[in-house]
Formats: sequence, structure tokens, C-alpha cells
Amino acid sequence: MLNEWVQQIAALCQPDSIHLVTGSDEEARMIEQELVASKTFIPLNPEKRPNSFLARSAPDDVARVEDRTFICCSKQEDAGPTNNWKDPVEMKGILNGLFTGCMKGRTMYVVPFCMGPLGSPYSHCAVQITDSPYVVANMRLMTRMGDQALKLLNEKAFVKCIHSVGMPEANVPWPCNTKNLYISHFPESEEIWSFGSGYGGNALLNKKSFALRIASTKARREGWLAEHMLILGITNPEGVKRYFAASFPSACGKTNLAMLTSTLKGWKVECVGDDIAWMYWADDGTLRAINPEAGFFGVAPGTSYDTNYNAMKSVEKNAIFTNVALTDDGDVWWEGMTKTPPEHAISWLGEDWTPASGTKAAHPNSRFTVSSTQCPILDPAWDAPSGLPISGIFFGGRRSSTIPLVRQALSWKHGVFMAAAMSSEMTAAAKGEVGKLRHDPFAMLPFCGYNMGDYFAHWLSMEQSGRKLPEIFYVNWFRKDASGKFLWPGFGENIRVLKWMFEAVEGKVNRVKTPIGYMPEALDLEGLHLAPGALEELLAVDKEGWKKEASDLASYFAQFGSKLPEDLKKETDNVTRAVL
Ligand code: GTP
Ligand code: SPV
Ligand code: MN
Repeated sequence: MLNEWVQQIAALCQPDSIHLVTGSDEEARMIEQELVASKTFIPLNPEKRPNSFLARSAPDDVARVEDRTFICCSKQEDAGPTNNWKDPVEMKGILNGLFTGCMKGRTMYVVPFCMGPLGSPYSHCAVQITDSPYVVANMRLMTRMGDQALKLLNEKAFVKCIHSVGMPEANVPWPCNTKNLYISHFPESEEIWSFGSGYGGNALLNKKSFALRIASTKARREGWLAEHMLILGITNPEGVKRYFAASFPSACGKTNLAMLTSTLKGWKVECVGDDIAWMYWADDGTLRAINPEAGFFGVAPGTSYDTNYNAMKSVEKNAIFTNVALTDDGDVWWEGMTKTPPEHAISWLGEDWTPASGTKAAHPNSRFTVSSTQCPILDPAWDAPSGLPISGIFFGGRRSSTIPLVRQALSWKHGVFMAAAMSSEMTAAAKGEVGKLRHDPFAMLPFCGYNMGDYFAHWLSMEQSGRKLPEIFYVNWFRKDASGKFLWPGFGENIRVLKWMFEAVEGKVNRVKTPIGYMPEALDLEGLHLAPGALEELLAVDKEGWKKEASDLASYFAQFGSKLPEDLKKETDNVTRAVL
């Protein structure tokens, strides 16, 4: 089956050669050398950062492109108002034209990969065909790929991912074709066709394209959840451990939270995953989560030994860096990595840079790629085939006003409403206007492979008798004061909020009921010095803000028409009434 399909794609793309990727170390070294020869990879100083490389993308291929991302299902209604829809037959016609001969003069790599622990009943297999060795090198760190995955394919159906940078014969460091971008998903035939970009989620089809867009449609059919969520374990001073999953939009804090270094004595966080969770209902009624990935593709800027010690330790060797700056001693640097910037560096654009340049040395969406196994606080059970039981789920966006530091949902329905009502200030993770507030339900706006109204209904349908529903919370680390400074210190101090949620799950009552959910009566702030009045502001119910929030939400929800579940209409009315 695999062979036939590979031959068929090869006949279309006309590569010079075909390379079935095994995942061996020798093969990895060979691909790295090839990438160095083509100047895609700059080897870093082995004394500073062994076996690590820097890649610089084309200046216009730096992030996900949501306006060129398509869901191609037979009925437009199934894609819904928040996705770009194209008729599958029409899209296949366009793609056939673009892919014809698109790999001439290049090698076509065939990458079998497994999302989720090998041998887990919850894992799913796929194969990505790509003409980008950079993609292969990244997938080696981020997925379980090569021979180990090929063995699992057998006769089982696999998701078909086809990717081309769209630049045949090219011998440039970063081939791409950004005039002809198509990141297209066919949920009905479980295919992904991506053309023109070599960057991140546009090209690493294992991640958002498969593990979220295609997987979310599978999950809907089969009664499980494929979510843009980190998974972490929290252990309290008594040694009790609980797992939480949490959803924030792109570049809003998942990797940082998943690797948190606790500032509270006796409390410990361990990392299961930093971006995607697949969750299933087990026979005992618990919700269990696996991390389908095997590595991190994390935001570099802002990452330092102070803010995210464990990420910095993770990338000390065997890492790929994309679009960060190169220091004079052959190491990497990005904004926020050290308090004092280097006196000179080569910017992500390959130009001389000094602190006086007035430009960013690293692109705001520059990233590191590294295997999960290099994370010092990787949970010992991160790879468990049966997944880990989830006690709580929380959501949060980047909101400078209105949304409090933390609150707990009044019920499952209310929790689904809170998540559906999420909005967040846009970041550099996707092409668009950074800082602009937009609705991003469940942090899945760019990643839901079907109608968002149906997705809300799917979440509501999780509430069934015999199930131990996780508690739902909503957080916001990003409130700002009048001068634009963050009111909450964030990072390791977020443990204080995690502690409150952990104890809420255990039934310790330390909360007050408000129109927008339960809020803490008190938080453990020992040893923390907040600005006077900051806590009050962080935990206030801003009536004026919420009035605006509610009316804006009603008009946002209106676009889903009859697809908007009645329960969410009711919840909107409840909040509106309560805050008025
Ligand atoms: P994706 O990989 O795009 O899905 O992003 P993510 O959700 O994993 O975000 P990440 O943890 O990489 O954080 C993105 C940016 O937010 C980084 O620059 C962080 O330094 C910053 N950040 C993360 N957590 C906090 C926090 O608690 N407070 C503040 N102020 N900034 C934070
Ligand atoms: C995100 O944008 O949410 C990411 C990075 O995690 S990417 O893989 O490019 O989607
Ligand atoms: Mn993400």
C-alpha cells in the first residue's frame, strides 16, 4: 500500500531520487551534512553546543500562514465559518498543477512516523513525503519516525502527508515558494497537501496539520479529543501527583508552563508534553491523555535560564535552532536569553547586528527543536501507552485587561462556555497583526478541522454519566497595569495558581462564587512581593469589561447559526444577566 502510493506521488513530483527514511544515526549525520553543504544548516560551535545547528529561513517564510490554510471537505458547512474552505475536487486540481514536477532535481524523502507512544492503542500512524531535508531533520527530533514507525504501518490505514517547498532544481539555503502557498487538509480522505513553505507548522505536517486538524475530525467521529494542550504532572508536598492539561493560543505560554520550575517549596512540576494532547475516556471513567509528539518546537525569544531553566537545559545539545541570532563564538542568542545582549551578532537575516541596531537579532517566532528526552523534568510516565489520568483542564489567553488571573468553572457546561469564549492578543506565531485581540475558542481557531459549532457540541457531549469529568479552570498570566507592565510575575510563580487549582480539584474549599466562576479566597503568595493593589486587580470582576465581553461574544457566536449549541446560548445569557 505504502509502495504504491509512494510511486504515485513520485510520478507526480518527479524527484531525482527517493529516500525511505530509517531514522538511524548514520542517516541523520548524512542528512545534516547535506544540509550543511547546501548552507541550510550552520553548525554551531561544538564546544558551546554539541551537535547543534542554526537554520535561517527566507525572510517571508517565518510563521504559520492561516489565510493559506484550507479545510477541503465536500460540504462547506462542515468546515464552518472560521475555516477557509475549498471544494476537494477543485483543490486537488490546483494541487495537481503545482505538484507536477515540483521535486525535479531534488530528493523525495519518505518519512513514516507514529504520533503517540509506540504500541499504544491511542497512537496513529502517518507518512510524510517531503523534498525538504530540513523537515526530515526536525521530524527526527519531534516524532517517533523511521523504521520503528514503518513496522507499525503494516496494512493499517495511515494519514498521507505530502509536502513540497515548491522550488524544483533550487540550490538555495531556504527554498520556498511563498507566492503559491497551500496548506490543504482533506479530512474525508485523511490527506494533507502542503506546498510552498518550509517553516514550522506549514511544513512539519505531523504537528498542527495531522495531530490537530485531521486528528480533531477523527476524534469527533470516535468520541475523543485532539487538543492544542500541554500536559503536566503536579506533585504536592505530601507526594500526591495529579495531571493537568492546558490550552493557550500559540506563543501564549504552553512550553513555559509545561517545564515550570516551582518557586513554592515542596511543589513540583513534570512535563508530559508542551503543545498537543490526545485524550480518551478510559473504562474506569477517567479522561486519559497522551502526548502524540516526541519533541519540542518551542518559541526561542523570552526563553532564559531564569524564565525557563528546563528548556535551556533541553537545548544545550542535539538541537536545531531556526531564525535565532548567531554569536561571534558560534553559539545562538535571542532576545531575552541573557540580561546583557552580545556586543555583536549575526541576525536571523544574516546581517551584522549590535544592540544599537534597533532591530531584533532573532525573529519573534524563532524556534528551537529538540527531543523530549532531553528535558530534565520529563515525566517518567510521559511515554505510557495507556496515557495519564487528567484531573483538571485549564484554558487561558493573552489578555491585558478584564480577564482575571484564575477562576474555576461552575459546571462542565460553564467550562466549555469559558473555553469557547476565549480571545487572545495575536502573537508572531502566525502571520498577522501582533497584539490584535481576536476570538480563539479553545486555542483551536487555526487548528480545528471542522465546524467550530460542531466542535463546541462535541465538547458538551463529553458530559456523560459514569465519567469522572476533570475540573475546568481559566487563567490569564498577561494582565497589565496602566503603564503596560505585567501585573503577575508569571513563569515559575504560576505554581501558586497551579496549587490553587490542584487543591480545588481535591475539594479544598478556598473560593468565592462570582458571576464569572469561582475565584480564590486566597492564593499562596508566601515570599512573593506583588505591587500594592495588584492582587485585587488580578482577581477583580471588572463589570464594565465583562459587559463588553458578553455583548461582543454574542455577536461572535451568532456566526455559527444553528450550529451553536443551545447550552452555549444559555451560558452567554447567564453571564450577560449576571454582570448587568
Ligand atoms: P506555541 O509553541 O506557539 O504553541 O507557544 P506556547 O504556547 O508554547 O508559548 P511559550 O511557552 O513558548 O511562550 C511564548 C512567549 O510567552 C515566550 O516569549 C515566553 O517567554 C512568554 N511567556 C510564557 N509564559 C509566560 C508568563 O507566565 N508570563 C509572561 N509574562 N510571559 C510568558
Ligand atoms: C503554534 O503556532 O502553535 C506552534 C508552532 O506550536 S507551529 O508548529 O508552527 O504551529
Ligand atoms: Mn502550538
